[in-house]
Amino acid sequence: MIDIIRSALIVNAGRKAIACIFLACVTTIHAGEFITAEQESDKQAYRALVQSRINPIQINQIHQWELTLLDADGVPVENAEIAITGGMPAHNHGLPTAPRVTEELKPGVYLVEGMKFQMGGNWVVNFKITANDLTDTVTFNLSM
Ligand SMILES: [Cu+2]
Repeated sequence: MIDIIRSALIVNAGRKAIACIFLACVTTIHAGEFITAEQESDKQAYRALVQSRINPIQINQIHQWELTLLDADGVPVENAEIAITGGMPAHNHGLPTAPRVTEELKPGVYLVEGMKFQMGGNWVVNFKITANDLTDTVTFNLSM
């Protein structure tokens, strides 16, 4: 699926590839090159930017991400409730850890602790975001 998405329309080749099909945009992160990735939420309520605190991401290493949340007007989203899920769809398993947001570092910037990927392949990471009674989900695709 990742390859199909990537071959559709690559807007920004290089460190990240943003592909758009049927108006749904998917960002594929290549772990060895992962610095930051940006993605719009399903209902376009939020724009999320993730940054790994280690680069490149290593298999089996617990590490942290920073998640920056903006609303549709580009204003930082403060005091959001954020639930993190993910896994490998092709292998029918979830994340090996239960990553969670532990701190809002500054307005709209959240610290995610407990990220870990225990094998190479295609992963998804979902952030379910609730702020101001508005819930929306952002999905990142990782290839490692
Ligand atoms: Cu797997």
